[in-house]
Amino acid sequence: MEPPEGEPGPASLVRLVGTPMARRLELAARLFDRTPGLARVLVDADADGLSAAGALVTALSRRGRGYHLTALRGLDAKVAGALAEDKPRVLITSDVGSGQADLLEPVADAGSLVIVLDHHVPLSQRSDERFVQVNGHLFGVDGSSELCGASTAFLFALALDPANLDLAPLAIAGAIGDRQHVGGFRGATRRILEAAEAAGDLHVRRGLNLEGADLLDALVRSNDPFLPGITGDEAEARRLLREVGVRPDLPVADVDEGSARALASRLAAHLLSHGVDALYAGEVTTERVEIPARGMTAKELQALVNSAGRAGEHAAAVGVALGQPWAFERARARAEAYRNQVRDGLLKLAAHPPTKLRAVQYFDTDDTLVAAAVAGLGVIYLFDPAYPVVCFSPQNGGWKVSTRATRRQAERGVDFSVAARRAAEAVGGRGGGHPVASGATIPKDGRERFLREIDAIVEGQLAGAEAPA
Ligand SMILES: [Mn+2]
Repeated sequence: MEPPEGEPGPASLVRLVGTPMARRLELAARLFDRTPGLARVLVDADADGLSAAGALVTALSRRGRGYHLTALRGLDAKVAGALAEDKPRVLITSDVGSGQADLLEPVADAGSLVIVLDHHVPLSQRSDERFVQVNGHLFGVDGSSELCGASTAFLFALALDPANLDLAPLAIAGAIGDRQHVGGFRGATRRILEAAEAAGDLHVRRGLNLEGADLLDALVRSNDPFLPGITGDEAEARRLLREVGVRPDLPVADVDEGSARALASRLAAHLLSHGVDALYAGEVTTERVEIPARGMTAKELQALVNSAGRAGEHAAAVGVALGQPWAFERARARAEAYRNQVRDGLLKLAAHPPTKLRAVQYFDTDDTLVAAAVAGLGVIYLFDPAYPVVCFSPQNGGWKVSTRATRRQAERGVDFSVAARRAAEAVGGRGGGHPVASGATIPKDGRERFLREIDAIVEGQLAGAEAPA
């Protein structure tokens, strides 16, 4: 819905994402309103997908619509088959769907209205009155950096009712979950942030990207940024703080501007000296997005949603996204354990780095819960920056694969959305996602072949040649 005449308001869809995508969102909202009945909602069970769930569920409730929400890791043929049999009047997916269009189109063809609110690289361009695909990639908006599942879900909520602007904090939490804040929010996400700030739903200020009881605690437990040689080493952390001249027991919030600047530049220099790209070294200071209604930052909200989700406590994760007090305590304990597990995983890899092939490096972990996070942070802060990373962890008798690249590696040609999909397909698995972050599930005996394939494909991408099909 837009103002009848003249300049659209700051939160108008046209202003946020441009006319063609705004029209698609309005179409999705109109078709949804025209199709009564219970809505099936399907999201990915990570911070982005579960934040999207929070936005969708709220918007649907406000519209007086019933829903049945499912969070899942990986939409496969089995799930899609069950959906087709179920024949829901409406199926809404977020943070999942575009990479599984081949599985969802039959659900639409069987009579359901399917609304896909996604930002993964789409398998098909299809969008019509039964299968409405809302994905930035279809409108020239970079889905890896400018829109995520939660922000796309938020835009749909806004198309249903402009009053849903207050759900913007969930869009931002999802974007942070997908690391789209790194180097500053961009494009559509930036405009959403600004519109929400103008409405008073968010407050943005620059500050140290550290969290903890005090500075020493924050440094020793810092995963994101991971500080090689300091994270996990109290003596080194103390030494660094003494060098900068700030007290280790000072609460992070009480650090004055001068000391914060001194500490930030010391930490950035430390990261640069460890080969960390300047883009990521700069992340020692960040835009802290405060959510006044919740008394926490969007990063904290994201951490709670993410760790509860990864631990399989989807109800608690969505409960946090919805602001339900019971869920917070549960999620907080999870977040603490999760943070420790991620740090342990990174420290282990600091001692035993990944194995290098020709183009990629790879490692194994039994800790499926934190595998993706460890791969994502490791490739940025810890591993040889020349090699994108592939990580294997056991899952359901096969392998779950997480592939991660830095933006710099992507600029040099690495595209895991293609490489992970092709290598997985070569061994009878399934894969895809984003150029810098993709996933795959492959059968147990496909691991060696998958590694050979993905190494060759990435080598081809780096060489600028057409990757082997
Ligand atoms: Mn996502």
